[in-house]
Amino acid sequence: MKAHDVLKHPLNVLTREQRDLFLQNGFLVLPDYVPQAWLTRLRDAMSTLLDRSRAVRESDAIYVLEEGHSPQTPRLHRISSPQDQHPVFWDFMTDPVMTDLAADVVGPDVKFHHAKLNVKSGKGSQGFGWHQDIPAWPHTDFSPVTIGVYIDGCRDDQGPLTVARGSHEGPLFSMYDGEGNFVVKIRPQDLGWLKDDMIDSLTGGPGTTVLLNCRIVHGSAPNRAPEARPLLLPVYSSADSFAYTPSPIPSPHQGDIVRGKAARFASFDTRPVEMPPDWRGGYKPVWAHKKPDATERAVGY
Ligand SMILES: O=C(O)CCC(=O)C(=O)O
Repeated sequence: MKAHDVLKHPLNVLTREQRDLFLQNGFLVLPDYVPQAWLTRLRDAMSTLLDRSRAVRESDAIYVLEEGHSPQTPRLHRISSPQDQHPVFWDFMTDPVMTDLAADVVGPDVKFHHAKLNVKSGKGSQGFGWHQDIPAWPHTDFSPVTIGVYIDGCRDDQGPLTVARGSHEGPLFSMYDGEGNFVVKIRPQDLGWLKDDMIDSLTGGPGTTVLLNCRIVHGSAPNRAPEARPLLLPVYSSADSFAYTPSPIPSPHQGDIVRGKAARFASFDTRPVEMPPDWRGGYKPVWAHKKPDATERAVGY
């Protein structure tokens, strides 16, 4: 569903001003949005998965390990598809606290695409270079939204999400490097337009929730603090928006309608979108690519 049709539907959670801000800027921050009771359940579930990761020696389809990971001190970049590893995550992602919020920006019929939990363990965990998300999971239109939840909050020194305000209205940039690797990073020569006064760093207390348009240019700095910065990142779309490719982070829940009803017709946006590699051959997470050199325009590193 395109934005002008979304606007015809009544709001559930957001004010009109908040929805307008999201459409204008390509992101929205809701301080302390997720209720404490949910945060407690999410923390318990996360702690169970962190415990399970103690037995993992090498990154796999679920756990992406950080340098220094050990059975004594689990250090994770990411838990892929946490909703398939612990029921609390799926309960949360399908609860109105999330689906009503998604409906406010994608329309009343909401489809789940994928999710990940970026743990960013701390003491120097890598960040993310400037990138756009939609080329990794292109859809027939640009309705997909990532709803990020900072489970424990996020300070400036913990590698917050950093966005280029309004960049969702601009072009999509290539996510391939000069050698044809899909590195999910904009090449330095494509970033000349990015000025400091366009950049917002998204911090907040526990439960602070961040909506990101699927085209917005964003990244994040390393987490230099001693504490981890868990960020839960489910992605939803309008029910009438269809993925062109399999998801890089697969789940049996991909395509589930989590609010409202399934669509009989697809919505199309004619703006072009670069296609990712064939993920059936395996997905190489961003950390598997070489670190950038000092000449790159960095948020992420
Ligand atoms: O976890 C982060 O700091 C950034 C995540 C991100 O940009 C992404 O997953 O697209």
